[in-house]
Amino acid sequence: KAREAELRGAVAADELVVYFQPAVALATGELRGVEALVRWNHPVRGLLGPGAFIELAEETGAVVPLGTWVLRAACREAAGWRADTPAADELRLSVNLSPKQVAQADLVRTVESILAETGFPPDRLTLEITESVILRPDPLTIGRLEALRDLGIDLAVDDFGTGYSALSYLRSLPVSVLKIDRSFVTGIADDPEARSVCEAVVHLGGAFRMTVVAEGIETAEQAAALIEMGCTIGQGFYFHRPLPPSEAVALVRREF
Ligand code: G
Ligand code: G
Ligand code: MN
Ligand code: NA
Repeated sequence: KAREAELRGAVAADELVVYFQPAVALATGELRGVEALVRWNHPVRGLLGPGAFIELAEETGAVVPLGTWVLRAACREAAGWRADTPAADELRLSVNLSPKQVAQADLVRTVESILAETGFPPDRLTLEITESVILRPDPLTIGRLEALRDLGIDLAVDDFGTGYSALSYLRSLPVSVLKIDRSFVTGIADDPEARSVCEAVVHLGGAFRMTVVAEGIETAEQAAALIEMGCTIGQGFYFHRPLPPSEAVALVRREF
């Protein structure tokens, strides 16, 4: 309870910070997008990653105001880059949505109003949902996802491959991006099963006309294996770590 109050207070006190991890074209390293990743600049414990607080936020529902804060902050920041560097107009912004956010009746209104307020264009925004959301989607959830898609927003399935997405469902959902979970990318060189999952997701993406993004690329060998499979976009420490806003804006200026 005390930690929940502290977390809710952090949102109110603007103790949260958004970092941005670049996503690149695997073949060239060119910047294609950024993923917003929340950090908590805790007054005593220092800069905390989501591992230290997202689970509690999800359990207590604090993730809903937190997620709204992240979406607004990320859209505002990225709208600033677009004004500063007009050539970056195709750069995509990805923001994670927690299952609790997807379950909110007012999700679509919240997203629409943040886009209107910040001026960030819906067709450059990707919202990442977790595989658990699409496992057994209820009609209201599907309706919300379709409404987001109809605004021009792309929907990505994050950590893909870790759950058991019904493939028949996947095809009928308004999802256009699959993000291969880092655990499979990590094993791509030495673990034939991990490699097979990567190949399967790349092929699935091709069959369903979805973009496949590989996460957690840490070596040139992993990048090369993914390129050979036909995967075109990736993220990972091999290319870029998550960057604080000041470094993200400098990267956008340098790249465009
Ligand atoms: O930044 P880091 O790699 O430590 O993120 C760890 C996890 O936290 C990832 O699974 C990521 O999806 C999640 N995460 C990061 N930022 C957010 C956010 O703003 N909202 C939600 N719901 N999850 C986030
Ligand atoms: O779950 P999600 O994919 O949204 O979260 C991305 C998380 O993965 C972030 O917390 C980010 O810091 C982390 N991450 C990104 N690239 C790498 C990587 O190459 N290696 C490792 N170990 N973690 C990574
Ligand atoms: Mn993500
Ligand atoms: Na992920």
